Amino acid sequence: MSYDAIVIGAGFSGLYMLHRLREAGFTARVYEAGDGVGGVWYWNRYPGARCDSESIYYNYTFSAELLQEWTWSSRYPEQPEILRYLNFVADKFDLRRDIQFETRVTAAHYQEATRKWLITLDDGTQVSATYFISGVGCLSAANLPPFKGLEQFGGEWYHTGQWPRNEKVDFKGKRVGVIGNGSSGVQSIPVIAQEAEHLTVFQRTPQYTIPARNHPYSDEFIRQTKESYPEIIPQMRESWGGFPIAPSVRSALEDPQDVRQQVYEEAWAKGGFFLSYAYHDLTMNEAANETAAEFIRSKIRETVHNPEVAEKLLPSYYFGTKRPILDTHYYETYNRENVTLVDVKKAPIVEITPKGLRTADAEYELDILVFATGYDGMTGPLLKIDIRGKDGWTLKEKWSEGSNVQTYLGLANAGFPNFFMITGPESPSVLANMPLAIEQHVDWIGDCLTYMRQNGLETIEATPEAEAAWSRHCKEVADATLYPKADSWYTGANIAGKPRSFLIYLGGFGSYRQICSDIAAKGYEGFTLA
Ligand code: N01
Repeated sequence: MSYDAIVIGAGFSGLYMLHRLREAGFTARVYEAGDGVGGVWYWNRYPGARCDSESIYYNYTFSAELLQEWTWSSRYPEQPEILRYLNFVADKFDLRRDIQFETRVTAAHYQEATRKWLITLDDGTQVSATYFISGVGCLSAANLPPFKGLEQFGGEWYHTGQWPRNEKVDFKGKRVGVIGNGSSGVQSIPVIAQEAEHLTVFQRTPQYTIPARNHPYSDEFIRQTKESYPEIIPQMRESWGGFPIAPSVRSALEDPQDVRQQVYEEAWAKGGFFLSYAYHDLTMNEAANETAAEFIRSKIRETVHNPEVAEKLLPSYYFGTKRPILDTHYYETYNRENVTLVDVKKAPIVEITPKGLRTADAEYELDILVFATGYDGMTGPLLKIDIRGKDGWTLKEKWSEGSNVQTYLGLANAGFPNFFMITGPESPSVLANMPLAIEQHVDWIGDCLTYMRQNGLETIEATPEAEAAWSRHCKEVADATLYPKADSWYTGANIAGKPRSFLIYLGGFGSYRQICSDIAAKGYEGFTLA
């Protein structure tokens, strides 16, 4: 079979890409590993999984009708509701007929003779397409650290990103261990603690987390929001992060201590990301950052009754340089009698044993072990596929050359004609409101393919010069901030052996949109079209 375009993944990216391609009259096929749509919202079914972007902004904006038809129940809905939304979208736009489920793409090779991509599926079938588009997402390659002895563990174990779909994991009466306290750990720990007989949290790096302050939406709030979308959406598109919130223009160091304290208290009371937006220089200036960091530490000391436990929970990296986390009663969970916090930086995990887990100074008996250990972010999902461009050059080879990963706009790669990445490395992606970042890439790709068809063009490829310049720009912008200093999945530091580079464009979503539009308006500057 041959298509105009093949898309991998039926999450937010793949669904909208399919819709856009079909609307423009291209033939398209989507391959999806799961047996349903949803992407990350299909796989992440761990207890407590919920959105941490406000739901009224965390949706597609391309269809005014869809915005009116769908109603979110609360500020931060749980995973089943978001999955229902994506199923609603798939039904509304009749998308399923062009999606092949339970199918993984294992390889994609560019054929120079035919100028087509030859795609291999996990059952050995091969299909071809003029355009190869990745909607694999930024966080779909689970990281299971290679702990010694996992195969001998006598209990059950799960990774948060690969949670069982058809059975409920029953924690009742069980001794449960959770390794990891990023967003997934912080969301699941309070929920598991309520059910388990005992929960032991194995923490390597304490994190800053801020109360989400979730609440149901009133009918009146929903009515007003739906009415205001025509004004809200342009604000979102032009903003730094894809939300209609203007960051403060003030420096944290401009305000006297009592005023700053008041600003932080108000942001803390509102919950969500307001604290990150409280001052413009929190991720730029060490002293400014420390004021917010110390404010959160004071909240941890206030919340956690046992001073020794509170001390273990105090983070020291620059606030905001790892993905900010929102929680529902996370620190309060450590006041429960059935919860123990273990510092595995001090006494590292040595091995998983038949009965549980052994650290350098103790052994813990466990019935269930939960790995909330994150992902090989940004590049991981693409590198799991054998992608080869011109001259058989693999994406893996390309991205391990030089000192950092290079892409053009996070959308394209020199050496890989007609291959597009939706929210690829070096685009704003995860530092913007994801559905909006996805829509912008999908629209840009859709417009580009239409332009090519109208102009009788067959191939588009980023030039090495444009790509090098974009990567340099990304690095310069990142190096002017505190972000690259943190060991996180943003930098690749969480995966042993992964080259370290800052994988997300930090220049802001609004400016990035403008850059992409200008490039298209100039006849796709920085690309070779033939
Ligand atoms: O993963 P993480 P995550 N030994 O990488 C620890 C998005 N998300 O799945 O910090 C011991 O943040 C690791 O420790 P350390 C969101 O963008 C969104 O939680 O490396 N510990 C850390 O504590 C998020 O940022 C939502 O020292 C080990 C944890 O595991 C991204 O997904 C919900 C270890 C991993 O934290 C990833 O979040 C969930 C080892 N060998 C996720 N290896 C929403 O709310 C790792 N750790 C929408």
